[in-house]
Amino acid sequence: MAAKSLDYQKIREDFPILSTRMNGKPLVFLDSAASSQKPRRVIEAFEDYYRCRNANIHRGAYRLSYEATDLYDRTRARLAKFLGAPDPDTVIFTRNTTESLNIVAYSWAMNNLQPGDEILVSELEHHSNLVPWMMAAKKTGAILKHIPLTEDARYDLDRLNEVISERTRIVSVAHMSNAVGTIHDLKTIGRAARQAGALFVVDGAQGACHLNVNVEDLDCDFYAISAHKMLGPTGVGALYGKREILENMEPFLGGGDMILTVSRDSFKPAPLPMKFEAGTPNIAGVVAFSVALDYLNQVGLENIHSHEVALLEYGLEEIKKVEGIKLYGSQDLANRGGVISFLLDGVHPHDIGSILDEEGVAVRAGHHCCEPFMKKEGISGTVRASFYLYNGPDDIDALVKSLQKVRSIFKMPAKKAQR
Ligand code: C6P
Repeated sequence: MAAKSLDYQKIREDFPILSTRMNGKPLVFLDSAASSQKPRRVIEAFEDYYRCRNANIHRGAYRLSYEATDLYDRTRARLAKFLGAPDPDTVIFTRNTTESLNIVAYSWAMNNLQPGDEILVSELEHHSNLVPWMMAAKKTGAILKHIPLTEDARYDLDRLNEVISERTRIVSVAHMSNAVGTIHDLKTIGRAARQAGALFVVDGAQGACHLNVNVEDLDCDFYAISAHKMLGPTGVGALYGKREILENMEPFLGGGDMILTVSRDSFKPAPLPMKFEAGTPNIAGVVAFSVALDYLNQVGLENIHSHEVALLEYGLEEIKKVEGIKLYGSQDLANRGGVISFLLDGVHPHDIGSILDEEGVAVRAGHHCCEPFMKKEGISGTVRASFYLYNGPDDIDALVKSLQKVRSIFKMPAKKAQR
């Protein structure tokens, strides 16, 4: 089905924060890769929960608690459908992608890896998809290996066989890079992981917000997400895992709700998904996340993605007109999402970020929690503009205009005349 063009101006009206002003200027929000803005109905669902429905789940012997439990569990079923997971019990609510990946590192990797086993990642990964594996490697004697990258920040799949072997036990990669926007070929990597007999873990923090995800079709063992990047609240994430693997894993945190029985000296864990959901969760956040999922479904992920790619195309064209811009990331737009990562001559990314902020333009500046990649590129960081369904060409125009202001503040010469 052909993608429908988005009426981004109408969509923008659903997001109260986007009509506010920053430093006396209309807010131009270009940092959705860090966290998306929230539509009014998600904010209202959050408030409605506390106003009319608040009770702890799975505990109370009263109607309010049953209803809260029902809302919470219905979100799980909705999210499972959203991710293409046939069994809602295989979707575990967490705080965020970071916690989801840590569950796999602590509960699977630290209990199953042997000295000399290998974990395959890449230098492009977010710290959340690196540090937990470093910790697991340190604990078990396993070794971290890296998928080679191409010059334009893609996984070099032609060289995958140089780093994957029968010693590889885990392959953990991002669906989409937060630093430069590359959308990775998960099918090829997943196939290689399976052939090696390794677990295939996907950091979906930048995936499920922009792309249709079907975990069955991807045949991944784990897929990790954060609600706050998907129009939902902060403090809610999820981990999808294959049932058999989850069932054979040790629990992550111990406490209330994750047990079947407890005796004086021991306990039996609850069945999935409760085994991994110790303590009172972010019930209001989960309930509001359900509304965010409905919103995304209503607009359509394929429409969102094609809108972002069109913006990316326009953005790259326009930003190249600014003298001294150096762009990072793949030039192949078929494999790239709505992220533009760049530097401007010798200006420090934080200085650019501050000047843009004065113009009301919100971008992220720095290493974007991808220090190994920045080190590999020999830079301390970049400026990153990232798009979502509410952005439009007017936002790009504001960005480019502000970059010209940076040039003038730093007294950089105007574009050289063509001879
Ligand atoms: N990236 C960014 O500005 P949490 O913080 O757990 O919700 O998400 C962590 C994470 C993991 N993987 C990728 C690819 C990510 O992009 C992120 C979050 C934000 O790029 C904040 S650092």
